[in-house]
Amino acid sequence: MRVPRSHPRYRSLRARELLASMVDEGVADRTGLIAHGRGEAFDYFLGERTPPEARLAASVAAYRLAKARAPVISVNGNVAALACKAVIALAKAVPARVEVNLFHRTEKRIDLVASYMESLGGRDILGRQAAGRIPGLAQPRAKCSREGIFSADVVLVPLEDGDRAEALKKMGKLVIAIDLNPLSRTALAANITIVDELTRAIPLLEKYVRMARKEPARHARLVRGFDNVQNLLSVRDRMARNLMDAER
Ligand code: PTJ
Repeated sequence: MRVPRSHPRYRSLRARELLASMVDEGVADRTGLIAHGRGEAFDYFLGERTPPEARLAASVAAYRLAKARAPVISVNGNVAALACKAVIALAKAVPARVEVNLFHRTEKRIDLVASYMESLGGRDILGRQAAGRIPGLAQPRAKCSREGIFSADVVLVPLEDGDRAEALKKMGKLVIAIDLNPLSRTALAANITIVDELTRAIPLLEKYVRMARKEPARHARLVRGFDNVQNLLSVRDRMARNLMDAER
């Protein structure tokens, strides 16, 4: 369907069309459409704008990514479908490795998603070789790359499932989540949760990584004062207020 640019829901409709076509290609899983719908609902509560809490969390996350020894960005079907180029740009800015790591894992889909990223400029995409295991997860979700997620100190997990986020944290990794649902287990398990829409959050992170390199002292101060639980409570309050103040 061709969506006219003038349509008030242009961005949202385009994202849906893109995701649906990526399901047809096999890059995104069909349950990714449901996950996306849940995200859209929470984005309504945010007014479809990046809230100050997400800016704060992204500033802290950017500093931790920039200072990391071995940072990795984990990419699933939805992330590749909606934000492939932005992820590649962020990985370059950090610099971080990119690993395809799927909830509905098949070797065929891993290869499809990795090839899709490579076709848009991704280099050295990890995930096809998965000799590492995340303790506490059942196969095949435990699989990961030895040189990627397994040995990372900081892992960015946009749209992650709760079990894996918790398991990565238990491994001692610093987990940064992007998730529109501030109540999700992933949001609660992560060390830093950016409650914002993926396609807004990734470019913002890239911008903040560059700023963190220029002004490390300012970002370090934010890191010291950051409390993820408090920040999540604040964004939940904001969503509730937006809901109550909406025009009747
Ligand atoms: O490609 P695969 O096989 O790895 O599967 C990917 C999905 C996303 C289907 C899988 O990981 C999954 O089922 O995820 P969940 O458990 O439904 O969690 C997705 C979370 O991401 C939910 O809390 C949504 O609110 C949130 N979300 C969805 N779309 C966006 C989002 N957050 C930010 N931006 C979005 N665009």
